[in-house]
Amino acid sequence: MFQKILIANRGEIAVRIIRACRDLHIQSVAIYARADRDSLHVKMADESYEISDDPLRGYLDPDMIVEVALNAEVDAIHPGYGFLSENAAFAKKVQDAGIVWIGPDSQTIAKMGDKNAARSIMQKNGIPIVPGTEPLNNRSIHSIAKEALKIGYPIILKASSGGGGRGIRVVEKEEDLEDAFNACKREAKAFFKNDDVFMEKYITNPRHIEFQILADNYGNVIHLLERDCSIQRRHQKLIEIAPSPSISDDLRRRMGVTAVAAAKAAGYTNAGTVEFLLDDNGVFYFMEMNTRIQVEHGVTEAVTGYDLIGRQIRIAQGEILDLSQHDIRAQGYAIEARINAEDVNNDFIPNPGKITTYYPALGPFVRVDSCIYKDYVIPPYYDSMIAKLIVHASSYNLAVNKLSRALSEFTIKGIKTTIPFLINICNDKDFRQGHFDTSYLETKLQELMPSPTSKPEDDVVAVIVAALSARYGA
Ligand code: MV4
Repeated sequence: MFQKILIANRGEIAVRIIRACRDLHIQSVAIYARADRDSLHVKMADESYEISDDPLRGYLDPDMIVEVALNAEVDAIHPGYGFLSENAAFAKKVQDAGIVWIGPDSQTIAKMGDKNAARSIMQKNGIPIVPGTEPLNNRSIHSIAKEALKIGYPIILKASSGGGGRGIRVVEKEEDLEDAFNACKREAKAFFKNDDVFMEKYITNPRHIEFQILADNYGNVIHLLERDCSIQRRHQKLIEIAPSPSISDDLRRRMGVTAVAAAKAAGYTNAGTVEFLLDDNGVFYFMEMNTRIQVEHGVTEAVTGYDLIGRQIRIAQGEILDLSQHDIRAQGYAIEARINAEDVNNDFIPNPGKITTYYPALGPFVRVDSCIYKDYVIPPYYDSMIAKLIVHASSYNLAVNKLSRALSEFTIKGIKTTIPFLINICNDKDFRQGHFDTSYLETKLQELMPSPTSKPEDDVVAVIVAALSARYGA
């Protein structure tokens, strides 16, 4: 049994993992960059160690993190999401130091991180993949154009080591192919230091449906149903729903069976997610597998009743999964809204600063995972997500009502947030009827835009406070 776990992360997910540790009577160790010395995860953990005065290096330096873990004598490391969570070299370094990695083994992380390798593994195991090619780097533009013609336009070019929407290009017609291919290769090289690029048929306006997987170290693999993550902007999800309000029970069952087969084909252990593209004819394709816990895991926890972070720890500890597929049923619907410190009216640019008032939403079946508090100063160096609001109700319609109510009572002053924009989504007829795909936000952006700054006095105060605290280090 683990006695102590180091959390190689920050923000709300670090807080979430500390709580799971405490529930299991395990000691928690936080690490932090100096910019985060006032963070909740630092205050809440049983022990906290400053790693670096550099805001990012503190969470991205494998050697320093492993050194702290060894000195603190932890049994395991939980990487959360983002940062080093899908870094196979870090996972290996942790294991080589004799520390348990709370996640799948490093080879599985590496295989699934290579989008082309993942495609081949899935294809060999009978998992449906989008029609496409192997990496095209050594091919002439003439033969690449022939492949595109065979698949049929539009096509999409993808970097093998891509992620987060980087290294992809949609090509509508042959005359744009060469430029797009070269641009895609250049971006892949710059971001991922690997310029392998392959081609797929482009599925227009798909829905993004992902299945939560749990797998123990003894070959037991189950799914915990799906999340509909179609409501996103520029590859940033804003709202996630479990289960999907727009798929039939038969489709759900077939996708679930496929997700478990995909996880087995990958040799998967611990918690993971199989992502599918679902087209408007109800045909689904494997897109990729995420080898980490995800931001949106809470909606799955709400509808299934299982603590996913707790399960990750217990699986890593060597426990046998005491759940079978028959135990998994969704009770109603859960919706998560991501509350970001952003100026929606100004192209969603980050809007860090001091929180002057904070009243999170409360009430039955309302959960808030957050790392902010009154007088906290949000540092400018990190992701702009400051809270996740998760509501749960017996029907999709009632869950939307509850989300709308909870967003309206959620009060954050001093900074601009995405709350007014999220309220507008709740009031949209298509959202309420479950009529949305990945093009939803882009199509409706103007319609959903709140009127700019209703309360300018908050902003003036925030600017003065931010200036004073920057000057005097308050
Ligand atoms: C696709 C696709 C359509 N067809 N692949 C976007 C990020 C990367 N993970 C893969 N992505 C897509 N791949 C084919 N063959 C559409 C997307 C896509 C998308 C996928 C899920 C959620 C939102 C999206 C937004 C734009 C494009």
